[in-house]
Amino acid sequence: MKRERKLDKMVITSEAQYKEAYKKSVEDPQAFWAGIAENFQWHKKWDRVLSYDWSVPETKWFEGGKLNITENCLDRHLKERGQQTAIIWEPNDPGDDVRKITYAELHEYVCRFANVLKDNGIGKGDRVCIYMPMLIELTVAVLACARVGAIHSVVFAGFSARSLATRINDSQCKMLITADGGFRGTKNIPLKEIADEALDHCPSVENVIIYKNTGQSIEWVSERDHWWHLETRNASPEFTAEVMDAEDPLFILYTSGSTGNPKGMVHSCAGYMVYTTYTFKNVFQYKDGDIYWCTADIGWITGHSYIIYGPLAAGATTLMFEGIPSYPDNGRFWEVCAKHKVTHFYTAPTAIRALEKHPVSLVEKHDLSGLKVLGSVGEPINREAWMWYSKHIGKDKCPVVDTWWQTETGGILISSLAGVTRQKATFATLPMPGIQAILLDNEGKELKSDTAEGTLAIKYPWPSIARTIYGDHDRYKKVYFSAFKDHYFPGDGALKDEEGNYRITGRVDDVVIVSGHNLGTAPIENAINEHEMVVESAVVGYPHPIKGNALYAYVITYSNTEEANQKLEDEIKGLVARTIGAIAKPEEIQFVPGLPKTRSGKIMRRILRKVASGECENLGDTSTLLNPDIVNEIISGKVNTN
Ligand code: 6R9
Repeated sequence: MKRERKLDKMVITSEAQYKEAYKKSVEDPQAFWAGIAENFQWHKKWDRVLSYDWSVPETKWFEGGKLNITENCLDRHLKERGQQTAIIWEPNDPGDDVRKITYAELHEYVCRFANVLKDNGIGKGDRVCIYMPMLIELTVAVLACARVGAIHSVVFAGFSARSLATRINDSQCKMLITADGGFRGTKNIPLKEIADEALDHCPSVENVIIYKNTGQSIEWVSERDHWWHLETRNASPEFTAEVMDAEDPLFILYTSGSTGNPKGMVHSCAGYMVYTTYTFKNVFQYKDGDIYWCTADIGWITGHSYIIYGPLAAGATTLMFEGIPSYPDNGRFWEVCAKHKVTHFYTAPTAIRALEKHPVSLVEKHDLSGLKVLGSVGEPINREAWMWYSKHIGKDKCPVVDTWWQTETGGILISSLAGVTRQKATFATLPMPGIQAILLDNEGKELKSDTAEGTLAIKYPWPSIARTIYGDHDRYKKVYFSAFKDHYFPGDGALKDEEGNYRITGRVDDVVIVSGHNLGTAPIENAINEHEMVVESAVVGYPHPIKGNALYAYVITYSNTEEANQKLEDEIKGLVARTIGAIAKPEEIQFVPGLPKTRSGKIMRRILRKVASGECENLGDTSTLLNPDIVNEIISGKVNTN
């Protein structure tokens, strides 16, 4: 007899089912989401599926419902899959031991650490900052916070003391969980030292728990500092999960805006759980026995939703990787896929573009025959990268899901469902059930024609929308709900083809005013990227004595001879003039070997703007960059604009 797996009832397995689900989700959203939410474990069922008023703005899902997300990620699996591997951990150094932890062991570890938190005075509603390398303990710390009802705020372990302190102070964290150090490629990041520097400016932190990872020597602040291993050693392996209200905050995650301090996006328990699990199961079509690997860092929303919460709630085996794609060589991702027989691989276009530049022999020497599904996230994926990914990694047999979403949306909003709905290179394709996406013109009028290009907006709530910006609801309202009345405004532009597929064209908030004309830099970059010799580009504005501002383009090419580049410069200008208009022609073009990127693959335009303006001295905090060295290379090759 086939065992019933409740969660599988929510899986869409044909295009017709997708259409049916989508239709139902629009016609009767409350019934639709109630049907999905019933597949989870609740202490008490909700009284009301949804109430919202986006003029406030306020959104509440499953109000009155009581639950703990960790019971859904751990306890509920114990009976059927207690001995199944929950997390495979691949170390930075391929020669070191792999760690595997089953659902039963993870449950126990989380309970132990939940007791440690409690013994150190952490309870419901307290904020706890987690600044750790990609270790199983990072996931344990996250889940233990959720188990005691504390609100976790994970800060990427590559961020500087200043970035860490800003985030700790913004949400007044009571505790910091960190490690002595972290390995990344050939580097050893002194996390405790950085944390100590940050904590000099963070009076709210009472206790620090330190996981011994590298074994390096560290400074010790008695009273405040505690070793993870000593604290957990005698802790009880049982912990009754705190019963949370559906709308209680689960975590805060900081995301940078185009201006001002980072925004602490607040996600709540129930809606986030329901939506991340639903999208994980449907987008990736994960089946029992599969091995799923998302290469993101947990310091990024993708790690929260699609390494930890979605996969674990779905009872999947999720892989965590401590290292980087280029260590010990540029074939590391493929080596890890082969080593662990990965079936689902989810990464960012920036990683694909970096790896596609290396000899394909680095791919071919690894057995990738286990792969079934490939995913992309973080930025628009250009055609070349999509094709290379599909051909060389997917061997033209794996569906590629291009998943569009944001920290603020909590889960994937637009994507194909692997092997179920149609895919189209460079298109994220169709909205998930429950996502009422539309395109608007500059006046906020809906573009109703079959094909259109405009600003993306969402006109109805979905369960995992961030509920506020921590401590600044006005800013939340201003950034996301003021551009267009009663619509959520993600800040991305998109176009739609005759089949309703969306292609995300880039951020709409990067606008430069050249001779009085408002020019979005994204369409200009898209035009430049059309050139077959161009790998990637970034366009920014800089002050110009006559035009007010002029455009400066940084371009990565496949060639790199001066002669070829001279010709290319003219061709690029011509291409932009033809596609957008002469006004959008870059004043200056600099050919560069790379672009400064954040960990999640976003170009750091702030730095490029400064360099273009000739302000190369004070570039601010570059510690959040994936590739800080590129900045000096760019500065040394700068075109003189003064
Ligand atoms: C998940 C994540 C959000 C911004 C978003 C958009 C860009 C993400 C994308 C994509 C095109 C995709 N973005 N996925 N653009 N296609 N598949 O990346 O969250 O770090 O908050 O960034 O990333 O511009 O608005 P976050």
